[in-house]
Amino acid sequence: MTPFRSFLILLILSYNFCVAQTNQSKTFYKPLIFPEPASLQLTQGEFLITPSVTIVKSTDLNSEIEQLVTTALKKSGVIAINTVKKLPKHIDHTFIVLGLMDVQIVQSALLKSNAELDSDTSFCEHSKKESYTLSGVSIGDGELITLAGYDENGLFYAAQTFLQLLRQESVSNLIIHDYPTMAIRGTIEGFYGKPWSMESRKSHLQFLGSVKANTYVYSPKDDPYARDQWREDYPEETIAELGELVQIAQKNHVNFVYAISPGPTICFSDPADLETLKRKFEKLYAIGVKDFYVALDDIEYTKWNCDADKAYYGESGTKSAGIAQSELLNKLQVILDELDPKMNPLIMVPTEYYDAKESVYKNALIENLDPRIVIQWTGTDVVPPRISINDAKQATKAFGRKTLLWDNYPVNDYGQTAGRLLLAPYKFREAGLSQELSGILSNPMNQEMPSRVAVTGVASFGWNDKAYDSDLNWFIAAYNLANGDKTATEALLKLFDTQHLAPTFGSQAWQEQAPNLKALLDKVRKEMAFGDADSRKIVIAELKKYANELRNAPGIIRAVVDPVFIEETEPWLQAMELWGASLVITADGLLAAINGESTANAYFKRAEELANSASEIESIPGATRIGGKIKIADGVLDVFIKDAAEIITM
Ligand code: LOG
Repeated sequence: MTPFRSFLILLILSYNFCVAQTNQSKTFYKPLIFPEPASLQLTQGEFLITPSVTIVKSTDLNSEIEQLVTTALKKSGVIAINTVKKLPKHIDHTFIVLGLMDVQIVQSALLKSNAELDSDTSFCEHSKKESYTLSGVSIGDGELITLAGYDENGLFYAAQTFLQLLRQESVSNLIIHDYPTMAIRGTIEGFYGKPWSMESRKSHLQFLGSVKANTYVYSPKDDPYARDQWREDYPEETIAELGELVQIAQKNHVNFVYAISPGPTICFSDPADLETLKRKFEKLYAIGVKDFYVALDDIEYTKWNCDADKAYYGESGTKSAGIAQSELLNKLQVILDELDPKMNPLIMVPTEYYDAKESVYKNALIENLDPRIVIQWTGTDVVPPRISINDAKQATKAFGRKTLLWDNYPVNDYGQTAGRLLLAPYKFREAGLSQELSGILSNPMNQEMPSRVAVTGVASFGWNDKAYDSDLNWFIAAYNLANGDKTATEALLKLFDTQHLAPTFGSQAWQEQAPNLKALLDKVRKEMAFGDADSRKIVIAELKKYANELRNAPGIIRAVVDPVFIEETEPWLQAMELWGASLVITADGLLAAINGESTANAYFKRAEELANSASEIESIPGATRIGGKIKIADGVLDVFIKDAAEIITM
């Protein structure tokens, strides 16, 4: 090559290089935040976290929120964190302003970020409680991030959103204005069977805070001191443990609600029983409980528990039960008002909680009931397939106030749930319910960690029902359980799919079984019938890939997910492994059969053996109220494996 030609090539190359350089502007992405924020607006530039960060805060800032932020910053790779009280003139790295909205430094940071509230009218119309603004703007050579809470709860939620932003890459600058549409969001540990351990409750409270839920009701049916022997005092060590829970709830901005169920034995007209309830509440108030609840579900209400009630209220029956219950609740409300006028009003679940029809009992109950007392109901059934705005409107009418939904999902304490985990996404609750409900509490499973799949959805729906996306929330629940590990997220979603069936109290399920697996198995059946030699082999290869993933998912889950989750789901993981192996061999059998090989039958026989041992696996004795044989994608996977031998004849 002549020197001139090589010079020319160099020139052309460097020209192209320059063009490539100038065209290559950096790209930033819209983050996914759960619950979906009320308003998220992208702005110019990157939401940048520099290796060294300065926190700007006023002296009265809640130190736990600051700690939450600093721990997360360090975890995400920040090396140095300084703290100052004022924003400097020149911003040359990332500054994070943390505080309540009425603090001067926070207001001026919002002003600099163009993130003041006046611009967002929908926000202003809404109750400001628990709301927050979070913004990130490029200023000078640095970045100004503001976490502004209307109140401490709001600031905590700003921090939770910030934590989610930290784990995403190349996030765009943005302005988030956010608030919940329902005032009460969370769970009621209200199932029968083995109550959660104190350790599970602690981690649950932290989880609730992370999904912006604010309520946990302690109401395990099998705590004798709360129901069957409610008159007895708790042992001191239990009181101490409950006290610890209350502290953790506070740290996570969750109201710890204590529920008592005196219904099975109470004598409504006996002042001694009222005194006992008072003493019980006072004891819990002393350890920091500020929210109380009376559960009157699943009791005999057409017979009095004592003769004195007959003398006082007359003949037993649903009407006198309604009157006696409302009088008791009103008296307890007075007791609580005297104890601490700043507490939230009582919450109760009535004896007729399972529909929204007006009735003699409901009318008697609400006629004199203090209108502040919050009433729960479970929908148009104990386990309702759907809940519409109209259903909630009927409930408002029947109960004389906006109700607090007790959603019996993913609870697995009734016959139809034997051998199941309920791991479908939270679904079929109508967007817009927030207009008609004061909130939603989910009744979870005997297993705490797997319950988070549905509860993540309940919390998101409660926060922003209109923007709620059940599939994305299903994914994020898996992603969170997998600590952000993508392979484990996929493995978990495969497990969830095999536990997708959601039973009702009747024979009809309200969520179908294994929809993802079913779609693939249907595709195999269709291709076998209508395909050609090539397309059949292709679909069998696809089947084998999926089957291997099913078989390998438990191993991946065991390696990555929290040991408590593994302990709670172990029988399902074992059964899934065997069912997966059976499907792998079924795919091998189908391929052999397509090729006309006589080995096909041996494969099918082996697949059957594996399926048989898979279906023998039992749930952990005592871990669920209703034990039994583990079910994996039942009605879908077992049927396919059984039918496979007959798809092809030779
Ligand atoms: C109980 C609840 C139980 C659930 C599902 C309510 C208000 N009470 O039928 O403790 O976990 O159903 O079995 C109930 O739902 N009664």
